[in-house]
Amino acid sequence: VTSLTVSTRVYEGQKPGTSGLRKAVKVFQQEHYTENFVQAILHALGDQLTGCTLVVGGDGRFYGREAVAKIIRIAAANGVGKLIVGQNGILSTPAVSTIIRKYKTQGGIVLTASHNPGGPDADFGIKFNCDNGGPAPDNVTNKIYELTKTLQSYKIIPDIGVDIDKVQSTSVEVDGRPFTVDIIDSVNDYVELMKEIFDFASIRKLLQGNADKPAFKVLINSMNGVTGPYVKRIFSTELGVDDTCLVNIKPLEDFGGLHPDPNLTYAKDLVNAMKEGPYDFGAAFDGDGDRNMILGKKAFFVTPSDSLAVLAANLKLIPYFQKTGVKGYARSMPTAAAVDRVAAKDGVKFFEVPTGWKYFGNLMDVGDLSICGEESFGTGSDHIREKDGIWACLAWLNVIAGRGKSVEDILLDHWKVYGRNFFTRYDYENCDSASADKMMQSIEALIQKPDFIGRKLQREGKEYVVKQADNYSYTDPVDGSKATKQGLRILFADGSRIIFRLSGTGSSGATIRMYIDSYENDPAIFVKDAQLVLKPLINIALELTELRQHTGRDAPTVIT
Ligand code: VG1
Ligand code: CO
Repeated sequence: VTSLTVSTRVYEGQKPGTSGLRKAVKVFQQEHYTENFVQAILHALGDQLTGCTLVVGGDGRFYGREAVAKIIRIAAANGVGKLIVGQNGILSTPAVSTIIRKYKTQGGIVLTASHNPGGPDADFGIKFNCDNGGPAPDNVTNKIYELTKTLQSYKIIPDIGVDIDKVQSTSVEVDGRPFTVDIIDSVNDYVELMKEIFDFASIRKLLQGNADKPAFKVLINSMNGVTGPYVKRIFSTELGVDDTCLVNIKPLEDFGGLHPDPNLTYAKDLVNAMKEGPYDFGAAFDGDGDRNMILGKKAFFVTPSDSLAVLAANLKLIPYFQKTGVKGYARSMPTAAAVDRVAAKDGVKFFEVPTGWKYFGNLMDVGDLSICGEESFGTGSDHIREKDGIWACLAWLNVIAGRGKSVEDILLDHWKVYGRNFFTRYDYENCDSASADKMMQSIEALIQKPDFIGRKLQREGKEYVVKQADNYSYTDPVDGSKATKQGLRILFADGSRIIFRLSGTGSSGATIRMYIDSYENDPAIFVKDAQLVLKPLINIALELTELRQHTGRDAPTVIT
């Protein structure tokens, strides 16, 4: 067969955000819209394109199957040698990263809008991952975006159709060159990797119990997202967990109407079941499987920042890290500084990077980073180059099996040693973009005044002294690339922080995120509610920035 060149028109705004191009499904359904972006991704591969192998798969959301079919046709026409596609078009984001690395492909295309709702009236997304398995860095996404601005045509072979529901390999000759599509089992490679990393035998023992020790009861919720088949294989087949403890494990195109984001607001089901039920441990994952929420008995909440710190402090219990050693820890800038303390105490390298997993990749590639995380329910390690929800859950279970303690006791022990970083994030979703921009500008102007440093801010008997304030910028220590304007920071003398940023993953309007991080080392305070402890600082932040006046909002839409 031979390829066809279709002339197209430029679509504005095909600029990848924090994590790929995310828009309403209706936007992707416009004539040539998806084709344009896929063509730009392939163009951006440059010399690597001809004969290359790419991985393709997504979270199973609406429009995913159409997108896979289009990618097959466009890839064939552009000289790609092989596509490795997940069966039914399904691959979790961590699985894509696993497969890119295992088969040393030139990259992969991930079809997901992560935790954004799915369905004909909701969101879709396309993300490119590079040959290290990680999200494309800024220089690559900028190149893709530049290409979309002048694209005149794309190449396609309209009549190539592959049955993606069947595990099989299909080859055709295109313009005299072989083109192969391998439809692979979506979970095999990922499950194999997890079994290499963790001590499955001891986790199994923990979950099964014996004559002297009752079974440790888990409740896992896939929120109708992509992790269902992975959870089923790992927890049911490999670890012997009863199917009644695995909830929402069938991937649905609209996630059953859920907002598949594992936090206390959107994973209410899990929280309630944990509160009322006999479970010792609960976990939920987002649509594409890279986020996780961990709960202990009675829904004891582990903030993601603490989750990272606790795993870091207990890393040696996990076989993978016994082998590879502990190279370094990192967190994104807005993430609470709990892991910093573990790094300081253990004398381990530590890095702070901007929001978005792509910034961890280089550090891992040069062997400086073992585990890292974000406050947004992302935790992961250098086993792949994406955050990894199921990995985080297994890491916790491996640590619990090793420590023989409950989730809550592990946290209490941790705080006793390191103190506690109280953290909260307020999201104001769907704000008017112009007002949000104006607010950010006015906060920036305020904090850049010379007399802002040293200012004492008081509220409810607490006083905070401003030590530093800026718009965060980051220089990658590996390749020297610079990311600027990554969030407004107010840093206080006692280590507490107020941070403001605008989301880069929304599909309409602006989402303002306010992050509050405050350190306490008085054990009497450790068990208190974060909202209560942080109230003075929250109020300082709201008043200082006149957020209510700027947004017309009295309260955030989500608190995590
Ligand atoms: C959000 C989170 C960020 C995360 C990103 C992608 O970005 O804050 O920490 O890396 O989502 O996560 P933003 O720009 O909206 O704040 V996922 O699970 O969508 O791949
Ligand atoms: Co995600």
